[in-house]
Amino acid sequence: MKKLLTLVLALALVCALSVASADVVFQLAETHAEGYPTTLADQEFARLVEERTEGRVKIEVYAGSVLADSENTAIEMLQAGTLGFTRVSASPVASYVPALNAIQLPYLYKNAEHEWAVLDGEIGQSMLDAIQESGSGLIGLCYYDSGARSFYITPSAYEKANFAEADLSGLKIRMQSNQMMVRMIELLGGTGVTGIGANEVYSSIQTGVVDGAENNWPTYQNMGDYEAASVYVLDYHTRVPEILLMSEIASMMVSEEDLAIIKEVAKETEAYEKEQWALKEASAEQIIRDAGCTVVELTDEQLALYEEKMAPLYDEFGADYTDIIEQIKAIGEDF
Ligand code: GTR
Repeated sequence: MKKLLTLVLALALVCALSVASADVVFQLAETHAEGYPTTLADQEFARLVEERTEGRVKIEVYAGSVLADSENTAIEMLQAGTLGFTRVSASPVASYVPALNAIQLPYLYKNAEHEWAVLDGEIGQSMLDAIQESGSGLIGLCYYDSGARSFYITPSAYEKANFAEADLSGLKIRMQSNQMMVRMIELLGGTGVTGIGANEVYSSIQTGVVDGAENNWPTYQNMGDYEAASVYVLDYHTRVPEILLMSEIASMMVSEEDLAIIKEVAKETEAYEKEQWALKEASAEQIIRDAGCTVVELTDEQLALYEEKMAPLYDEFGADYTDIIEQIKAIGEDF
């Protein structure tokens, strides 16, 4: 009887242990607020991972920069293995994996369809693979839509510069943490300021640390920046995708089967995010226009000036990736 009891207890312990060891809980850091398209996609990703792994892998999504105050911090936490996942812009990731600059050069894509044909094709996959193979400690899971980025500044900064001539001399513009982006503003005559998180742009403009920044309609609106810098100049200089990243260390804590599920599920959420993106882009634009902001549309000739001035970035940051860049341009012939 005593023997039987011991056996039953031992079995119960083994079962409990195997259940406990099968359950892994990760955290996902997101800069944007609840309800933003990328946050909704992160949550959908977490839901599907838990469902498809039958509860073996759980992901808790933390929106609003709660876990990491900047995208760089989140990336470094992934490298250290103290965070499982994060959704960031491809722009800061290029500081760790320079090849990523090749898919975010200015005026690279004709439109969103061209961009997605690239991201969902061989080039997009090869870039995700490059992240994993770079020794960065990061795994690129999928891309999310982030539209096109344009400059926004205060009315007095707008008067001071000459946006019609792509001349931003004298302006300090907050840029993402990526040398290529800093150089981009220098080519227009301005000064790029980094080290300011997206959630600090509003106060940095209000206190005069910078004259403006650059971003897509949804971030410009959602962060409230349009209230501090009410002139939006639609030069659409870059289309920088978002990337969902996993920590390589975290990947070692799940089975191969579950890692495959995570990768597959991430790809599936791209379509969902794109739907949410389209809705948010339209509503953000409406809010900004209704608020009485000055939205400056540029002529084709003026846009060509921006493109021309930014062109040196292709040599300075794309010289090692000319094949990829040419392939991207070739894909654009269909659009
Ligand atoms: C947004 C992007 C954020 C962040 C931000 C920024 O478009 O979604 O992840 O990179 O831009 O400019 O810092």
